[in-house]
Amino acid sequence: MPDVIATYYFRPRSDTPPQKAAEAICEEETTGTWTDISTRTGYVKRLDGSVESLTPQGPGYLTRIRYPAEIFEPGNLAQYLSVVAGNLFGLGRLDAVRLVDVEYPEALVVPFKGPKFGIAGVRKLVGSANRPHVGTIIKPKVGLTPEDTAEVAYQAAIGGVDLIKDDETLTDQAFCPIERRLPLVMKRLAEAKDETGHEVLYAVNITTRADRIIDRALHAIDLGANMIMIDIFTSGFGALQALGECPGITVPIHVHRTMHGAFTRNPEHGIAMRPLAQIIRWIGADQLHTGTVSGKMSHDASEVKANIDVLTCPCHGMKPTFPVSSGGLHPGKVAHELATLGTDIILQAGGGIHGHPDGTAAGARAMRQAVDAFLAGIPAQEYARDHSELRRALNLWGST
Ligand code: CAP
Ligand code: MG
Repeated sequence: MPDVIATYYFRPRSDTPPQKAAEAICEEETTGTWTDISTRTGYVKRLDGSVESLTPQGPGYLTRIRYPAEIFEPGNLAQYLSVVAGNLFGLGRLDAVRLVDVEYPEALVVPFKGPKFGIAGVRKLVGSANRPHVGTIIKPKVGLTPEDTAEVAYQAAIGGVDLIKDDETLTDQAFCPIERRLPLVMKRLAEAKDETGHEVLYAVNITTRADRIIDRALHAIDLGANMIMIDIFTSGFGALQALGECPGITVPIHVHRTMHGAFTRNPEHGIAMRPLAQIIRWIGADQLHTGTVSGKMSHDASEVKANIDVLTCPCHGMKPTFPVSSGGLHPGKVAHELATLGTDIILQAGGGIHGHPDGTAAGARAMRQAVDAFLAGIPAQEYARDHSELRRALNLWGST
């Protein structure tokens, strides 16, 4: 079985030669520790890793480290992370270290089931062929009643969105319990479908503790959910894997990455989103936030593309995960996002739809019109001449 190759960027402490620093990462995550030990003999030696390459990069270095496949327990994701993203972040001989990519052999990937629906499955539910999907987030994040939430959802559906999701902080609070919110939203979406003929997915946020999340998800499906959402980093990889592998979860899973910035944002220290997106696909994400190239969150276009690539590249027969570009988007940013990231993507806007001067339905129409303009190869400003919702949005927010 081929071994695992992990790529790190690092900056060594001033008194540590880069080769020694790279070796420190390798030893810490395989068989070594800070001093020689007499028991590191025989079979143990076979589990030593090695520094495969070391190249200068900016103020630091890029290194590829080989970890013997035998030190990984096939199918145990938490254990994989304890190796490739474990103690190394605390090593004193490094001033900074960031995991940027991991290559796993097939035998360590195939134990994971991947998305149940993936891009094609979600498109089939919505009835789209290859156009970008438009999504919205119920805003304000918290505070609406179930009735008000359902009204906002109805307006967005009438306006033409494909996806409506709860915000990452809304779960089952007393002011808007799932028990009431979900059936009301699904009822209003059915009304909208009677009028538009268009199926809209509602990602209800079922985030909770791992030992209760299956029950909450199954109950949501009993209440009529056609999609569920989980905050992956706050509820844990195991929670998503349990949902992904549960036969009773018969709807797509939208994955929000709130908290990711704590470890993905610093270009010198932490974990890039790419190796995280990779494993989130394995454990069942049908949709995952991957970042924008023009929105409100800090972003690096090459990293956003790398996130999308690891969700959609061939992966031992695993379905691709639908990338979600979200955060500060509005109709004036659609063309730039699609031109940079492609059209096999979900463009999601909260403020960019509900903040439209003529309300939610007009905001949703403006997003769809911006997508239609892009697909027709017509500049948004020109298309806006005959499409008032888009014109009003561009007048308010401009275009990138
Ligand atoms: C966007 C959003 C999403 C972010 C998450 C928000 O709302 O609902 O959570 O997109 O960031 O709460 O900010 P707006 P990312 O459209 O109103 O900005 O996608 O980078 O994980
Ligand atoms: Mg949000």
